[in-house]
Amino acid sequence: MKKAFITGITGQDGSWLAKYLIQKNYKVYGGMRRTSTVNLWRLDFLDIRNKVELVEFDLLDYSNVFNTIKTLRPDEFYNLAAQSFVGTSFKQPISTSMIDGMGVAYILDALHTIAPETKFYQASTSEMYGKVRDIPQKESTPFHPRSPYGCAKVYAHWMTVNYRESYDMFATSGILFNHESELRGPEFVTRKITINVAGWKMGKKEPLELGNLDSERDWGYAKEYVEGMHLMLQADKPDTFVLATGQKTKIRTFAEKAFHAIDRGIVWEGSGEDEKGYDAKTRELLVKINPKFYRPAEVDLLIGDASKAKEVLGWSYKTGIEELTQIMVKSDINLLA
Ligand code: NAP
Ligand code: F7E
Repeated sequence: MKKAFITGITGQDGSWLAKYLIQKNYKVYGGMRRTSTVNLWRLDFLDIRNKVELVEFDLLDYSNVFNTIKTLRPDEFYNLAAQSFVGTSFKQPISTSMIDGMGVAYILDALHTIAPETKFYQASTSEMYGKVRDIPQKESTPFHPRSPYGCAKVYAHWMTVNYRESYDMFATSGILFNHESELRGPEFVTRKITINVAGWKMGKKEPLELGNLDSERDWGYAKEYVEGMHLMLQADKPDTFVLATGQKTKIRTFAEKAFHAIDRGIVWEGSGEDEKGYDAKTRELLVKINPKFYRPAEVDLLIGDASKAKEVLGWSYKTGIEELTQIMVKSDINLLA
């Protein structure tokens, strides 16, 4: 039985990956930080809380990282832990850099020292492309991060490549474009929208407050992206791979699709901070702008080219944006029912 260790098991991707690896008959260990409140709702949602072995793990503590690897000696190590919210990274740049950047150096150093045979996956991100130099973005596109989060992830990516090249370690970097699901954190824009839309369906009629409606993202389904992570560690050699859908959608379009899922159309009026979205039939105010959700620097357009992953790994996305929106709205309505 292969042993996999997943950091960030309490997060969106960690939970989906744990479920997938359990189905593949792995023994799954999950690293979680000590918190004062139990934080296992995603594992419960997927009904796998009792099928993973939880291990106390904090990326900021080198001795903890080292001893965890020494004790478990996993066949596969998936580093999914991060301060993953771009907005927060502007307010907490130092801790974000420590977790998302230095934390990866801790893992790579510990693996190199005591378990160089362990295969390592680093959760890299399309945010590294930031102010994009190519459209669409692929593995060879230069990086230009636009947030402390993106900067820390660039460092972690290059450290992963560096350990691969210097020590012949199986260290792979997956550059994943945005992927969402029923388990997405409620602060991310897709889930924030689907939770609000579910509220309208169930009679809680609160206008949705958003920031920049015009940035564009390449959104896929997280459940499929974790399969790509696993495939990367089964490849003949370690490498860097982009996972994306190759389709882009504006934030305002995602909001329209989500309201459409409950049979409401939006008409937009005004511009800039005064722009508002009204129900096309009832004229109720559905969406308004709150500048507090603007970012100091924005990533305007992300759209990925995953042809290398298709060719080498046989991976491609299946769930498009329409179906993904339906899945998320439906799930949030069920949670409120
Ligand atoms: P998420 O839901 O925010 O989960 C992040 C996980 O990291 C949580 O389990 C969190 O634990 C854990 N964590 C945070 N700080 C930690 C620390 N100091 N020590 C140990 N664990 C810590 O993120 P996600 O969406 O699943 O993303 C997974 C990874 O992929 C992240 O590295 C993210 O940056 C990257 N990524 C995500 C996307 C995307 O669209 N989802 C795209 C590209 C890359 P708590 O529950 O205790 O907070
Ligand atoms: O923002 C705009 C916001 O926070 C998407 C993380 O998983 O994907 C994620 O990062 C866009 C941005 O995700 C609101 O300005 C408008 O342009 O959902 P998000 P993100 O920043 O793309 C990447 C690939 C990661 O690696 C990250 O870990 O939506 N936006 N209004 C808003 N965003 C939020 N959160 N809230 C709003 O009200």
